[in-house]
Amino acid sequence: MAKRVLIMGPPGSGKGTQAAKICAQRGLDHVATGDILREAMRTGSEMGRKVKAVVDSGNLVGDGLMYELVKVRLREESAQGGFMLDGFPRTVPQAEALLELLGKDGIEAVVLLRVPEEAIVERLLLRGRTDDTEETIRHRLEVYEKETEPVLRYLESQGVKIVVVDGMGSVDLIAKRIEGVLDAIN
Ligand code: B4P
Repeated sequence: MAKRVLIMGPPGSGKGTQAAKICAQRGLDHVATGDILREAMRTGSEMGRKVKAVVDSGNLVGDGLMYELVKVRLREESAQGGFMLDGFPRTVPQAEALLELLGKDGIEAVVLLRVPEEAIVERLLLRGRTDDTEETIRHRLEVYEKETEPVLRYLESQGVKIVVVDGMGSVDLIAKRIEGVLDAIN
């Protein structure tokens, strides 16, 4: 079973939902950059205040800061037995830095969740986080297309295997599809 895994997909594709479920079932560490940022925002630190303005606008936080946060997090003891990285990399420079950190063989699988745009907008409006207004959601989807889709092409060009998983259906059904993918990789 693959133990060093990335989960990717547009905002609202269910990355966080699936990563939490699969990690709990398989004893992997759930490393979610959105959660790391929300924790920083919650504490009200200077960094958290700066980050909040960026996240609420639907833009991406700077690559340098994101990379530092992920590097420190992946060095924690809890990540040594395997992890599912959720929300990183979102740009090509982040992907380059990650491959340098882990090595090309350091990523065993990339699961890409595919969900149609209208379903995404519907899900996120229901979720109702402060960054889930319709205008911000549409902007985040544009940012995804411009900044994150090229990451998939970059990873493929580096020989990293990407497996597309249908992200529509019940949470349990999607989790089973992902587990099937992870089980098939050794
Ligand atoms: P994230 O926290 O990663 O948020 P997301 O991409 O919007 O959500 P996700 O895809 O995890 O969806 P979820 O499971 O919640 O990022 C937030 C922000 O942080 C970014 O916009 C950016 O500003 C910043 N950021 C994060 N990482 C960064 C990076 N690397 N670089 C720069 N900036 C970064 O699911 C969504 C909703 O759908 C939920 O309400 C859920 O209940 C529902 N749902 C899930 N599965 C469903 C299903 N099967 N059917 C119906 N509904 C479902």
